[in-house]
Amino acid sequence: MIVFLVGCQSPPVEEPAIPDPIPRVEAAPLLTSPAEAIDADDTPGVFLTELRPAPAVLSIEGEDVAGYSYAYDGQVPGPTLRVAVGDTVTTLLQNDLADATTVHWHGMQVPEAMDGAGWVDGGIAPGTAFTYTFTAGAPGTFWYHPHLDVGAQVDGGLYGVVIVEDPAEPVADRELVLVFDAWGEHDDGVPGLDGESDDHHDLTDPARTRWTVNGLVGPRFVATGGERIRVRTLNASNTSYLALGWPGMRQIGGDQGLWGAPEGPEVTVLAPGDRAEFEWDVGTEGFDVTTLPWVAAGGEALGDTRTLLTVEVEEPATASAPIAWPTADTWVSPDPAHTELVYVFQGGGEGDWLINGEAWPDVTRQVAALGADTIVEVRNLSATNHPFHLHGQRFEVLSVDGVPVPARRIEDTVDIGIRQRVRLLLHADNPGDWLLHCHLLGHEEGGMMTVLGVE
Ligand SMILES: [Cu+2]
Repeated sequence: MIVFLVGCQSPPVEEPAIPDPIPRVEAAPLLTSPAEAIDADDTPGVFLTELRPAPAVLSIEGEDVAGYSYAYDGQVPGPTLRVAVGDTVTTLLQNDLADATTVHWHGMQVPEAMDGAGWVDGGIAPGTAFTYTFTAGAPGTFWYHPHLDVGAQVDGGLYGVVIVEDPAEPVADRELVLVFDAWGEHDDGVPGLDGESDDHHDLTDPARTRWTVNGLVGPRFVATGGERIRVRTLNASNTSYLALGWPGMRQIGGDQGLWGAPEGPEVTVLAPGDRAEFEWDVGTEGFDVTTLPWVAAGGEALGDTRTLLTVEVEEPATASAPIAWPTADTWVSPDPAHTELVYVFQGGGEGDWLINGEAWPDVTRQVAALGADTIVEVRNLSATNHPFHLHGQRFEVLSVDGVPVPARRIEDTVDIGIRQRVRLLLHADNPGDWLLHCHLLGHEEGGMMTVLGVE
């Protein structure tokens, strides 16, 4: 609006040009944990819920994501299932997609028929339903996602967290669940799916990757000074690594619940599919949580430090004392001189992604003895990292390149660096045929998957 002052004696002043339309200034959205699934059964020890995957339009910084996108129950991330150790968990999956789907309970020791691997039965047809039911096993932070057409369905927004609580664990002042996902960028600036940039270089060029935290870009999180928060994190992206820099954090757990001893790494690298748990001492001053320059494909780390979320600290309260996490299992199992199973990851370039020289589905089924200790050695002979994931089991990480890990770590997904040799102790106690694959979904779909029988 331009106002002329009539009859005024002062010399005319040039009005600043007013942009049209007037730009909208909005505060960064507030970050909260994803909404939780409703337990429809009051019976103690029984958790009953429904999940509906369906097409959805996702928006990143006000722009609709190009291509396909989906949501469970209209939210991305999908609802968090919060259950207790020993609960009977029943999920009615109603497939409102135009394609077959499954739910894979990543990291959970569910029966083979409930694993949602989809490679035997072809999954749940569009418009039909399937009931998943299993007993919640070990405590930890897990996740669920389809295991069919993963490059589209997982990348397009179908994922959520499962928390299995152990009532014996100490309780923090509060808990925060953070799901990170990466989105590519097309040359015209329109957001796309991770790995769907015009030149597909998200893995090596973090500058072309936009991270969301619980679906938001650069949200604000308001904390109270002095409080201690248990933070459960998931990297749900299909291609991009996070190098998490977070002042005041100490890592207390990984994929399969609490570690033997809390660690305070300056940077926690989360590969696609990985989870990490932290105890966060908020302190008294605000700061940014960042992802640091990092690269999976060797060479120098690329990109700038990117802000994931901004922490604002309100009036300090009394500082909470550090939490005494159980540390009874601090030992690392001894690494015996023998090896039962070897998996060699290689390939890429113009060819397939291979495990032991084979590409899915033309693979050799190896076998681990039910109830016995099996030593697994994973070697990476390719020119990029691979997050190794085994369905239906949990394993202890013994050593990386011959160096024992500093504290007991039970995992289901472990990143194998270039030329690295990682030794695992698998106590296979869940019978069945289980997929074993790289969790970079393009590699998985490019053949880097095999099957391990436990019998
Ligand atoms: Cu891979």
